[in-house]
Amino acid sequence: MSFLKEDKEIYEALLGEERRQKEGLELIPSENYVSAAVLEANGSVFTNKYSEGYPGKRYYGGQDFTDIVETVAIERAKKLFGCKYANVQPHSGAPANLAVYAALLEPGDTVLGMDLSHGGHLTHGHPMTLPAKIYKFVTYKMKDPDTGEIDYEGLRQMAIEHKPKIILAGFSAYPRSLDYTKFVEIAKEVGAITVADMAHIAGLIAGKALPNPFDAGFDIITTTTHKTLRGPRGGMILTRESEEIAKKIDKSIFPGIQGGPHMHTIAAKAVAFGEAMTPAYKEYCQQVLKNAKAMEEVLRREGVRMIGGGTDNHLILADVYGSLGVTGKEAQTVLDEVGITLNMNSIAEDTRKPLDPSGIRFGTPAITTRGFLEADCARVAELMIETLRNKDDEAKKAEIKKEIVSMAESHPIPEKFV
Ligand code: DSN
Repeated sequence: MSFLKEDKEIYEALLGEERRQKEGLELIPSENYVSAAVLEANGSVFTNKYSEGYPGKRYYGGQDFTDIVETVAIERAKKLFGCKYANVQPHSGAPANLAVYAALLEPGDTVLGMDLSHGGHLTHGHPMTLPAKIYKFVTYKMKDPDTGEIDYEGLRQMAIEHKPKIILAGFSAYPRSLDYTKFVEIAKEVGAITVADMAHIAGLIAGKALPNPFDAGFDIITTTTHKTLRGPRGGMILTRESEEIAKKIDKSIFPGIQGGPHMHTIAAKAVAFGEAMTPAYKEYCQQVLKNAKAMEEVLRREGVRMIGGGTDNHLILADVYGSLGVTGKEAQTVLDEVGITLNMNSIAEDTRKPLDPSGIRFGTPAITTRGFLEADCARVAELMIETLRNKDDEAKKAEIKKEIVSMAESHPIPEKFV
């Protein structure tokens, strides 16, 4: 029974999107599928409620059940990531980062973060963002884009020179592991607070497939909840142990930059965190990494250059322009035609512009949720390269699309993960 059916325009669009998600292969590394339970909580009556404040300290009445939901989300988040404090109210990753800056910095203070062109994120100081207009951002880079190793000595020199109040680790297009201990050592040397923006890999950290920055002594983790963590679209800020920092962050979220929390989303976050505590989720995370490695091997065999030389996580950044003479935008378009969704992406020292860069970025979180294993992922990588090598051959593309649709059909999107 659908009530939405009566709104024909939206209902048709919803059916179209459901079909698109079902029939195509989702390789955008920041996307995933949520369980039916997460979807149910996200679409629940909690959307009707205003709950400014925090559990036990609200400004409006009627909070018996919102308090339960937010408290459960907080407790599960703390347990998953091994920290003392969690704020589950950020509407997404960008407000989470803004709230941390606003909590800990005065206008004009300095943040040292990863350069966007080397894998960092817009919210780490891109000149067009609000934080960049308020605070001073200086950036570090990879030493060599072909190995992906961060220039830690350069980072240290910059920290000594610019005396940042925050040193930021984290990325949206970086395929290698970071040495969290080195960040903490450098931050201690200059008296900076360490913040890890783990939006892409939070799920893999929660599932113990990748190291946790808190184990190396990081002060704060910011993240979205809808990527590898497989929750609803939202954000979260975790503080390892400082009550002083956690209190500042709470005030910074509300009333600092947000009003009423989205309690339906917080309910869905709690459900996703519960799912992330299961052995099945741990296995999922391991498989995400194995699947990315299987794709890496195909690209290496086929002579496609990967930024960082490969991957330690869920994503690959490939220089398709340098390797195959196809621009990132062309690659995104032609792969869309055969039913593979990914995104064009700038690569380090790109000679092309961001709207038609040299690279593509893709990853395995969503297809792994569908049950793809290493051999399936290797085949997807082969089909991607075949498509790019035959981008103008309509018959070939039709044949590839057929195979993609059949792979999608034989791996239905699950409704339950545990
Ligand atoms: N848009 C997200 C991503 O794709 O990485 C980050 O904000």
